[in-house]
Amino acid sequence: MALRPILIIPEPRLRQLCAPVTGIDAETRKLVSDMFETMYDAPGIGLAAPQVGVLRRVVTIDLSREDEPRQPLAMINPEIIAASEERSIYSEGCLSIPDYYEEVERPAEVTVRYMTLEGKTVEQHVSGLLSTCVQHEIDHLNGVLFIDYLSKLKRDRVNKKFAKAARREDVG
Ligand code: GNR
Ligand code: NI
Repeated sequence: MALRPILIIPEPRLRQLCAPVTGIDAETRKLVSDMFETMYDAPGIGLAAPQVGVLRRVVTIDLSREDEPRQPLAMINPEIIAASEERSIYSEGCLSIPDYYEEVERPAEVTVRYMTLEGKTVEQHVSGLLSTCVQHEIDHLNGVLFIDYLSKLKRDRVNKKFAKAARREDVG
């Protein structure tokens, strides 16, 4: 296991379309294992492979609280195959946009089809925070960030702030 650095906006790899995983090999298992370690360390409730610079359709999620047993969920090539008409609003954050939270409206319930690490295809109906998290993570695999759903004013403000911070890091 190893921690991998989490990429922060503006980082071009966060805007790329990720490629499907074609076979679950040792490299995929190592990626998933590193993603869980990185996600628990952050800490976050979800992580998508592009956030650690790997442009593959791999997601890790764990919604358990710190005082509960872990409930790790790894999704390979996840796809939303149905979404409810009903919407729900959650205040979202993203490890690639640190310390910024804003409300986002999404379908309240979705059905997600994915492959497990064991190579089994499963379909899972999800609601509540898990539904929001699954949608947030799948967006990452398509180069989409939650700030894309905000007003242009808010999005521009966030992008500017992180662009400026990145320029300062360049200089040192
Ligand atoms: O840790 C995270 N919390 C969170 C809260 C509300 C909606 C989505 C999320 S996902 C986020 C971790 C992350 O950036 N995953 O991509
Ligand atoms: Ni995120």
